[in-house]
Amino acid sequence: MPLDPETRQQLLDAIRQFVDDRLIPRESEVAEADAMPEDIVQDMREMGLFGLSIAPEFGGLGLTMEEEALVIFAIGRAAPAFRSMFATNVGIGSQGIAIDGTPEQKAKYLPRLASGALIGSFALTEPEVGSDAGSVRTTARRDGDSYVLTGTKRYITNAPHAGLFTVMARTNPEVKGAGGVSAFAVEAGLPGLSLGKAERKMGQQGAHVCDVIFDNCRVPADALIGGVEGQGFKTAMKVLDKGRLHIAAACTGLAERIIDDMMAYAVGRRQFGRAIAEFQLLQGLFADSKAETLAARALVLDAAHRRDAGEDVSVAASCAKMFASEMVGRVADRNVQVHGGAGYIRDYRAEQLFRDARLFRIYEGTTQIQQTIIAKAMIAEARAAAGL
Ligand code: COS
Repeated sequence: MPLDPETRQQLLDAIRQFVDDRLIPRESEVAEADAMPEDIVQDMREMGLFGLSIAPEFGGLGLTMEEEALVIFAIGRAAPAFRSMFATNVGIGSQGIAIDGTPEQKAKYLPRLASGALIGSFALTEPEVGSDAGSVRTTARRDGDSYVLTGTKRYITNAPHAGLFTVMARTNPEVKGAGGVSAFAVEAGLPGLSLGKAERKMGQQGAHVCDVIFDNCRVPADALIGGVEGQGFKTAMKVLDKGRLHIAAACTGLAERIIDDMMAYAVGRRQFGRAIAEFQLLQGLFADSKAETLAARALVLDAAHRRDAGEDVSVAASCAKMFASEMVGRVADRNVQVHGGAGYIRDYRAEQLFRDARLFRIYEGTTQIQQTIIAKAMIAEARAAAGL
């Protein structure tokens, strides 16, 4: 159920204020310490950010995709590490259970994911399995009332904080591809589950990523998401359809912020006796950034609207993710250029946001994977139209 217009406006105003008053002023502190302050996390819990997408019956805000996109445009203005703190609970860390979980799994986990008491992580990627997600090597062997998981998951966002992992593992070794993969809700702290060391990343300091290692880790059989084997890959794809739209919204919000930074610098900085904003070669950079950001916003809202109407938005989500993540990369790069030497210096946000933005083209499916998803659907459509 969409929010009424007044409540929606109040929510967006509160988030914009939170971003301006609480998040942006603390970007340097978070980046320097590579840690998210607990008082900020507590504010996020109180604002309901961990439960944006979880149904109200489980304690979440139950936002539509369009509303979630509007919220993420606003949050996306702050350095991406802030969004990352709660976003796995909104997307990839909760949606496997929210979309395909049994009623018992939903009742058990969604309320604590919605409140932020529990952090959810999505464990798909492996050392040898990235884009080829159907080739998962982690195994889940049925043994009585349990499954025994063995394998390593790599670059798992929020894993150091997670209390719950959505783990894709192969239950049927006879089936090599996607059909042999199942999804499990695995609680942290089980014997046989351990974490690797936190990775040192190019950007997004304050958001943490590490390996999750399963060494004969026994999980109860009712941890199988949806209670059906062989559905895990499809669960992961459904989760990623939504996640990619969310990421596209985050890219758009960040681009809007970067444009504001770029313009503030350009009207203040003087060269040749004039504000550099007056030079037409720079004006081309401003205008391209503005038009591309507006295009991304429109693409995200259109796909979100269609998802809310029940349409399959797999292709639209890939288009939005591909376009918006590439776009924010260009905008972040132009911002460094407009800042000149200052754009290369740590004390200015331009340098940090340039590094932060780079990840968007990679996670939740690289640009090249989005291209293959889009092209595959186009070819299938053309073949069907041609009767081939
Ligand atoms: N929603 C529901 N089902 C989907 C789906 C979707 N979006 N996409 C694919 N499926 C289904 C297919 O319909 C197919 O079902 P059937 O076997 O019943 O026909 C099954 O899943 C396998 O699909 P497909 O053959 O297209 O799988 P591929 O192995 O070719 O993989 C890609 C497709 C490459 C698109 C997929 O592996 C992918 O998205 N990779 C990137 C993973 C990723 O984003 N990793 C980032 C880390 S996670 S943060």
